[in-house]
Amino acid sequence: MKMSALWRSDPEVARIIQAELERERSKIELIASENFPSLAVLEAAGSVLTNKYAEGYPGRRYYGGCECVDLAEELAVRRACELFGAEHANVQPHSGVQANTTVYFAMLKPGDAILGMDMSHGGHLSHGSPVSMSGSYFRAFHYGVNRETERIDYGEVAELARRCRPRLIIAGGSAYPRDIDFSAFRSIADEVGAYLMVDMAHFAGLVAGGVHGDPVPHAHFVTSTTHKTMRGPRGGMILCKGEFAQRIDHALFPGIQGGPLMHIIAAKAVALKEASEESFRDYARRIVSNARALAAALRERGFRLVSGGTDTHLLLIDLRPQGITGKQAQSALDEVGITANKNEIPFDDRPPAIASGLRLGTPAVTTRGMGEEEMVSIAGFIADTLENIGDDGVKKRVGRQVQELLRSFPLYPEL
Ligand code: DSN
Repeated sequence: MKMSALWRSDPEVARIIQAELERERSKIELIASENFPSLAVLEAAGSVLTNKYAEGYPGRRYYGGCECVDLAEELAVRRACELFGAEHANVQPHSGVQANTTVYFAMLKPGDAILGMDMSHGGHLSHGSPVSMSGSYFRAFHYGVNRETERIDYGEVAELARRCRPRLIIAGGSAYPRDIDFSAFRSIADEVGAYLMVDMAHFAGLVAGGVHGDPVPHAHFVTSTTHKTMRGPRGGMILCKGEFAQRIDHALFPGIQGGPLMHIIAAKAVALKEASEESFRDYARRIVSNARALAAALRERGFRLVSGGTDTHLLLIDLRPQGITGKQAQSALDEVGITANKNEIPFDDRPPAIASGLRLGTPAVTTRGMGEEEMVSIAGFIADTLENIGDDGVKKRVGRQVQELLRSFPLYPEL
């Protein structure tokens, strides 16, 4: 890797970065929330913009010398608004949780009721989990999926909303493989006098690429990360109606963050430009067709998928019929060069650290150029490994097959 200054001054860190590059190159990356941004994004993220303090907003900073970083932030905001058809964008959140926390700080008072998806049914920690600030400062209520369909039952959500009268309803999550009906959520919010926030962190790239329902026309607030399916730098973003712009901006800074990461904001601008190009629409289409192909091939090999399949970039395997846990599956797959994560499934009776499910996603393998044919091979590798979990011979064979497949899909050959 070309980092001569780092190799000279701190070979210990240089070696760690080199090892991570080799790890990424030599594994099939199926973590649904990870991706490989372009070299342009990496370059912006590693630029001198990291040097600049810029508390405040373009044209209203607390420091001098912000004329260049102002341009970067204005560009990112304009591109976010254009790409998603939003009235206002704030691109300063350091992460998705920071984006969500900003909305809470702007719109809620401690003790207010919020209604979000249960984490074990596919929601997110920051949607009212008792271990997060969102669940300890607010009275959090949770909806889940229907036990039979394993999909959101909008009638049940409406009933719960009538009972708990939330000030904010949260849609979206990190392990729900199906489309979400944002218009149904908005009707429920309107009926009970709540605001609607959609956390599209996982599927924002699919929205940008036109292959997923669009929350922006329906929600008062849309929060997101900029990595995951967006394939940008690690960070967050908030979109909202114009009437909330000032409250959101003020809640973020000075409310919950200090100096924005201007190098990351410039990298977000780069990613937002990439996401507006025709090739990204094609990328988004391929993420979904790959997820469907992976789901079909796994079903063919006898795996049960939560809700039967996927409409998005992710799928969730219920491993109970195989008699293994998510933890065992994750570690067996690690041994053959496939990276994924254990995940709770709806109505799981195992704790999250063990879990009965395995979450898989296709954003990263699609970035590497893989298609449906490769998804069938990957499903075969997963099935062979998990059906023979104690068999070292099978693991060695699958490990070789994984490396053979990866050779045809080089990652960051320029580095
Ligand atoms: N940690 C992210 C994920 O893997 O889905 C959510 O924050």
